[in-house]
Amino acid sequence: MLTRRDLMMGSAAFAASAGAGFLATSHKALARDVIAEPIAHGVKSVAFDLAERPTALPCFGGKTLPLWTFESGPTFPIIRMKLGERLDTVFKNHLPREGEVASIHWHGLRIPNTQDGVPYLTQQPIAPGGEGRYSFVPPDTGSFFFHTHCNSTEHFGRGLIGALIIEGDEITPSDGEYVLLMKDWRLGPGGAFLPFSTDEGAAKGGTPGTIRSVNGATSPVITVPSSANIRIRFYNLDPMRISEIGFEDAQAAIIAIDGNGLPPMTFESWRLGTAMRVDILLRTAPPGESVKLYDYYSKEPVVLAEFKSEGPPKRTDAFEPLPLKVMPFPKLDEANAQIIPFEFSATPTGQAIADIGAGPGIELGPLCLAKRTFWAINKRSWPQDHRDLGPPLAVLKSGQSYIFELDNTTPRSHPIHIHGHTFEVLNSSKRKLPRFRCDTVLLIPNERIQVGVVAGLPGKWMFHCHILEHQEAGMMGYIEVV
Ligand SMILES: [Cu+2]
Repeated sequence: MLTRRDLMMGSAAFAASAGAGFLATSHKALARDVIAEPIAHGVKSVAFDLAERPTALPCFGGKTLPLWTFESGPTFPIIRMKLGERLDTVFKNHLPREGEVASIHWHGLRIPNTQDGVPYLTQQPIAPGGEGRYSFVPPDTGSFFFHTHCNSTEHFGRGLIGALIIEGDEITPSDGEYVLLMKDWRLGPGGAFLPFSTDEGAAKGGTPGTIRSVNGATSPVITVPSSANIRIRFYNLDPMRISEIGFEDAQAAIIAIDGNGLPPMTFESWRLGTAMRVDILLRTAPPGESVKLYDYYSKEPVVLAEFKSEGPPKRTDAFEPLPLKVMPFPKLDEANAQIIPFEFSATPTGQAIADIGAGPGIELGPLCLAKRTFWAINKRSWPQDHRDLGPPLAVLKSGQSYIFELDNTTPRSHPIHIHGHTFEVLNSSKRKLPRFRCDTVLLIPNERIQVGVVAGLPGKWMFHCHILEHQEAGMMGYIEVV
C-alpha cells in the first residue's frame, strides 16, 4: 500500500492532480452548526516587557542567541482566554536599539481599529523606554497570535511572537491539546544570527532560515495519551516559509482553519504560508507507538514533530470527529456583492534585483518604511513616507458584502492577510478548494482566488502579504471601512 509519504515524495504530477496543496475531503456534517456563546466575563491582565534575552533553545545546539521576546519565562508566550473575557495588555518597550519602535498587532482578531496595533495607521508606535496598552474583548473563538508590526522580519527572526487562544468552541472536549509553533532561525556557522533579510530573498520567496524548529526544538518528541483524540493547534510563524503538513498513516481531521471551525475534513495534507494556522484532531497511536508530522513541501520531507503514545488506550470507538462550534458571522450576500480586483505583482526593481542576485536586503528605520520596494498591490507599493500613507486600496461600507478578486501575477506564492476581518474563500483559478473562512489566504503562483468579505468595524485596516520581506518591500496597503 502506498503511504502518504510515498505519494508526497512522488512527483509534481501528484501535486497537480491533487490540487497543489489541498488534500482533504469533507466528512458528512454530523450536526447543524452550533453557535459559540461567551463562557466567561472576567478580565485577563497581561504585562509584557519587550527586551533582549540571551536564550539557548534546544534547536540552537548549545549556542546562546540574543533573542527578543515579550516576557521572561517562555520564549513564546501563550495567552489562553475564554470567549467573553476581556484582554488588558500593558507592554514596555525595552528593545535594545535606538529608534526600535514597537506596537502589538493581534492577528486574526476582529477588534476595534484603535486596538489593531499598526504604527502610524492606527496608533503612534511606542519608542524604547515607553509603554503601550491594549484592551479589547476578542469576539471569536480560535487559534490566533500576536506580533509587532514594524521591522517584523527581524522581530520574527529574533523570536518576538506569541499565541493567543480563545476557548469555547468545543462541543465535546478532546483528550488533550497541544500548541505547535513552527519557525526557522537564521544562524551562521559561528552560531550568530545571519542578516534577517537579503535583496535576493526579498525579491524572491523570502530569505530562508538555516535551522528548523517547532516550539524551539528540532523534531520534538511529544508524549501524548494512547489511542486518544488530541487537538493540535498548528501555527506557521516563520517569516517566509511555506509548508505542507501531513501525517504518515494516521487518522486525523482538520477542524478549524485560522481559528474558524468548519465541517471536519479528513486530513491528508494542508498547505500553510506564514501566519496561517490549522487545528487538527488526531487519533493517536496505540501504547508505545508514535505518529510523525511531516512537512512535505521541502525537497525531502522533514519531520516537524513526533507524537509518542504512553499509558493505557483512551478510546476504542471509530474516529468520528465532531465539528467545533462556529461564530455567528454576518452572511455574505454573494449575489449583490461588489467585485473588487486586487493585483499582486512585482515592481520593476523586484525583477531587476531577482536577476542580479544577493544584496544587503531591506532595512527599516523607526518610520517602519523600506528604502526601496520590490512588490506592489494594484501597481502601488507601500508608501515611502509615513506622514502621507496615500489613499486606501478600497473603501468599503460597514455591513456590505464584497468579493475580492485576488490575482497573483508573480511566479511566487503570497499569503495575503487582511486585518480585522475574515475572508470566505469562494473559488480558485487553479485548485479545487473547500469553502472556508480564514484571515490569511495563500495565493500560489499565477493563481486568482475570489474571497467574500463582509465589511466589519470602521477604520483603516492593513491588507498585505505575510511573507514579511514582501510586506516590508511594498506588498502592503490598507482598506478603509466607513
Ligand atoms: Cu508575498
